[in-house]
Amino acid sequence: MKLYGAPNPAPNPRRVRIFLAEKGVSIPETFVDMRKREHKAPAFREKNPAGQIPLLELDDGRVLSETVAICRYLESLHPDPPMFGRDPFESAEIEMWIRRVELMMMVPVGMFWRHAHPFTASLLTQYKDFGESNRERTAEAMTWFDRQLQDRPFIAGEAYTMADICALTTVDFADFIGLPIPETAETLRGWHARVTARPSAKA
Ligand SMILES: N[C@@H](CCC(=O)N[C@@H](CS)C(=O)NCC(=O)O)C(=O)O
Repeated sequence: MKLYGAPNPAPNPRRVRIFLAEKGVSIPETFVDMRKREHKAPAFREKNPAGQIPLLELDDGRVLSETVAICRYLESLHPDPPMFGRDPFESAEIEMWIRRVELMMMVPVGMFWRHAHPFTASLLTQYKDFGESNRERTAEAMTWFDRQLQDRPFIAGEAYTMADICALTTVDFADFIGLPIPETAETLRGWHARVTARPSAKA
């Protein structure tokens, strides 16, 4: 198997690396040069028509993209320690939290990145006001997650899961582009310190 990814702070390839580090599994990774737009080149689009990374290529040539789908496949090959729950209810609960992280937090972070950040200015027509409006949406989402974490150590409950990996990479990328965790979100800050202290966070 082979992964196509990119170095940090690209959040999605990092999710797969953290996931693998938690499992103690290593898969060779080729970095796609996003500045040279290699992920949009025809050869790469043949593997993933969406022109995005990460991508997992199996030895028989089959490919999977979409970070969570890749990790779900790897989870079935390497079930321990479980990152998607231990029973059907936990698995669905973790899915619920992953969707909340992606839709409530990653969407405004991504929109700020595309529409307000100078690094992406040459890639599309930016709607700056819309982009900037996502600064507040992101802070609101982080504040919402801060409240949810009041009664549990990790995003989906008592155990560290894929939902934490998705949230950590989102929060770190948000910080990189100028959207830090609000000062008032102390519980989210505590969670962030806890998950950052895990060796896998360096992946
Ligand atoms: N929904 C995809 C998102 C992947 C994604 O947005 N990857 C970024 C790099 S972190 C990318 O390829 N961006 C280029 C683009 O979207 O055109 C996933 O979960 O894997």
